[in-house]
Amino acid sequence: MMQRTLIILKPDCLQRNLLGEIIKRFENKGLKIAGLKMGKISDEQIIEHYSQHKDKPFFGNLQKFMQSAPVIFIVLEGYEAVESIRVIVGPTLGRKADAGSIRGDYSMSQANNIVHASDSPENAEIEIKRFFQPHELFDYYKDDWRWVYHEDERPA
Ligand code: 3AN
Repeated sequence: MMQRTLIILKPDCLQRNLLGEIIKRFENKGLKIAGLKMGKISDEQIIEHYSQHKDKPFFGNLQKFMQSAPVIFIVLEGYEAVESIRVIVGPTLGRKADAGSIRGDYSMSQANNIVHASDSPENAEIEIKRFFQPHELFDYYKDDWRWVYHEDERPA
């Protein structure tokens, strides 16, 4: 099934000059960019986005970190993209993530772990709506999908 997912390139990604590197990995994999913009996360958005962590002791530091610089919001699209992108990103704790994953290759931290990626198709839908207006998302023909996918996987 074709899916869209929300990516946030976090402040450490921007400050460590890794934006191009990380976007390149998603492009190399064959994912389609349906939306992309730079912005600061508001207090309201951060509380909503990390609602499962809002009573944890690290929430204050997480908020401070996520608002310490602008971030890049990206919507990626692909066949079963949500799970596939979680594999590329790697587990939360960077220093234990497998080499080859984004966090495994670039992060030593639990908090400063370069990138956020939605963890389920349901959350992806909610998160995309949280950060993107409908007119900021683009439907277009991705030419290389003829080669990235077999014909029974891609849309007509
Ligand atoms: P993931 O980003 O891998 O889905 P979550 O949802 O468990 O991980 O955590 C959301 C974010 O909260 C993480 N990306 C990380 O920045 C931060 N975080 C999670 N656990 C901790 C922790 N124990 N200490 C500091 N920050 C944390």
